[in-house]
Amino acid sequence: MSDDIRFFELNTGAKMPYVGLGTWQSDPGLVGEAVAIAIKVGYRHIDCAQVYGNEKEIGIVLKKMFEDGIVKREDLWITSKLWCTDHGPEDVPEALNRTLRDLQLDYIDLYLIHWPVRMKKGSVGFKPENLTQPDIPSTWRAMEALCDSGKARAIGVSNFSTKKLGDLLEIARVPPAVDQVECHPSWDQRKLRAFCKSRGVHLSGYSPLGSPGTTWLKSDVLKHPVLKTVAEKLGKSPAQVALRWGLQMGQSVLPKSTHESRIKENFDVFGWSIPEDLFAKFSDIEQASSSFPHCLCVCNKIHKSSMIKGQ
Ligand code: NAP
Ligand code: SBI
Repeated sequence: MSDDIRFFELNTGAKMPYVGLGTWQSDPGLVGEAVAIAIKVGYRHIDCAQVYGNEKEIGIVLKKMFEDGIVKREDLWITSKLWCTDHGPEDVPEALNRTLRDLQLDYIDLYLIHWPVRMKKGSVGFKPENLTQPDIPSTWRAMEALCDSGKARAIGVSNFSTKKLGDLLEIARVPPAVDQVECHPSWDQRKLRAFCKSRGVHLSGYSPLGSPGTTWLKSDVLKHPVLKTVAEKLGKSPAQVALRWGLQMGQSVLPKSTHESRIKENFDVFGWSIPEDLFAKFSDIEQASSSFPHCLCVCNKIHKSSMIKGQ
């Protein structure tokens, strides 16, 4: 990877910036400022979702940044996601319209099916009784229609295993451009990564720092001895090393922070690299299949176990 290239070319021909600001658990009241700081620092990619409950606040800030001439719409990459309660083909365009209204945008750069999991329309929370049978082909046809209309410039998926992505590729008229999945040195997604590469789907890594603020995930990625040692040797922080590892693996990374110093730190991942001998140490890190049971979230649990088994 050249240090000068900061974009991935997707199978649509569009160029997606490597580093995107995550916005899950960025509280209303803080998320707007975080987005404004990030854009001023140089981020050109914001990762949003309707279920995060903060798209309205992000929309207000984006509008102001465009009006003030700080950034142009065409220079920003905005991703959002279809929530599990909106998988019904008739609900898909409505869900995107709500997101576009809240974000105050005419189009979204990338719209993802958030999970290969369907929940009853109007239900709230990850409760087992909310789950219902997904029908990904019919949801995908509605996603393709959004692409045809130009409201979504690219479409993709999130949390799709190799099997589920393969099944989708079999029936897709518009192939997914991206699979956004959890990816960090303790869950490097090697099987899915190889599959994505072979089929021209870009792997985008969420929770690239291991989501240290999410107590129920109980992840210690940033404290791993390999990250600590490499960080010390390179004079970087463990977070920067985790992010740079992701870039060198060929994925985009979506770190979340609402603190200015960390937003800056997380973008300072260009112009240096992890040398080959140190990079090789990452392949020895124990992978999530053995460390997973910490997770308490019902859907995440169902999903993660199927991701690990590759279903
Ligand atoms: P993450 O980015 O791995 O970690 C965020 C946590 O790390 C926050 O608690 C943040 O705290 C802290 N942090 C940020 N920078 C740091 C640094 N330099 N040093 C130490 N700690 C730092 O986790 P994430 O939010 O789970 O994932 C990132 C984004 O991916 C999300 O925000 C969301 O946009 C996306 N995502 C998508 C899915 C999906 O299903 N598609 C699932 C999960 C996440 P402060 O904010 O206090 O700085
Ligand atoms: C939420 F809005 C609530 C819970 C939750 O847990 C799983 C991870 C997730 C998600 O589905 N996408 C995220 O970014 N975080 C999430 C979101």
